[in-house]
Amino acid sequence: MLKRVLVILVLVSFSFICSFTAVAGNYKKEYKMSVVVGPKLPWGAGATKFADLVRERTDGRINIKVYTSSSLMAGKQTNEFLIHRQGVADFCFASTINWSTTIKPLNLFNLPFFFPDYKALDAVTQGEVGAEIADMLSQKGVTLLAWGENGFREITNSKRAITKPADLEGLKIRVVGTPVFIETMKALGANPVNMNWGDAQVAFQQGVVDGQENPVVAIEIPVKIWQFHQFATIWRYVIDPLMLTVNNKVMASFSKEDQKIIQQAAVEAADEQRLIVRKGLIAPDLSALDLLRSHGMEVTVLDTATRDQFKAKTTAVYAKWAPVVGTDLVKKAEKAIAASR
Ligand code: X2X
Repeated sequence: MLKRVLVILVLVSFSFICSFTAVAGNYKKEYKMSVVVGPKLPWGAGATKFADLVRERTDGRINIKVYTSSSLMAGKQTNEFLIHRQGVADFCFASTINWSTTIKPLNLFNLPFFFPDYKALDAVTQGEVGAEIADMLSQKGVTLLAWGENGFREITNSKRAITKPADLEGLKIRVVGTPVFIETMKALGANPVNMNWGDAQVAFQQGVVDGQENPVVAIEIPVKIWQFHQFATIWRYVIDPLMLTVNNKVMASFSKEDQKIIQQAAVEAADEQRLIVRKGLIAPDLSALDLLRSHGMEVTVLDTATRDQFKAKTTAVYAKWAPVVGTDLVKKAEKAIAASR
């Protein structure tokens, strides 16, 4: 009896080791992770943190190399989802904006003046709408592991303080190459120009554009936007969450144990990254805005009534894009936001 048990035990452990090495043997030497911005920004650093956690916890079985500055798509950031689905990028830490040209429902986050605050965003990403987006991505070949954050996109420019909609009139503003941004800026009277992020930074230096819109802590402070622009307006016109993702086929090639490690590392890295980019932007701690001021910028914070004046000018953009996102999804998001008040 004991002998039989021993034989079975030996066989079971042998087959376990075989299956493990078979799986492990299929692992690639290097997995590629795509990020649009540079390694020093909290967004790029979040990707590195994830890669480091995975490498450590899998004893080097899964070695993720982070390709920053849109290098996997030759600078063209709106192509990121396509290269991810094709498997050129195994992992991504990606902005919903850059994928929204290919995945229309992600334009939910581009709807002008839709999210009033972080609570509203969390209610959407962490609730039913977030789960629906994860399902949708999964059907398109990509697993959403965690939500990170770029942040509320605030406008800066070199010409004048923007305190009312008329101040935007004629300003040449760089935006990402997605139609909803072009339409929103036009509705507000500005003159939008779309540019990839790499080109945009050169354009700021050369004064080719008057202004731009990006999150304060995640982008504007690290790129020292005060070198080019003296005026900032905190208007929270669009929120930009980040998605930490893995190609479905790549995920399926990992052992169950490694899949768990990846999932856990993603949540940890994204949670940490989200806290970093919100720091100094939530009252009473508005130190991020003080930092802009300390570099000579004039910072205007819109109150709700003034923000509503801007919003009123963009209602046609909302009316056009809500059906593109999906009326149901927009309604669910609106419900979640209302419940978060
Ligand atoms: O291009 C931008 O403005 C950036 C870096 O914020 C995004 O990728 C959406």
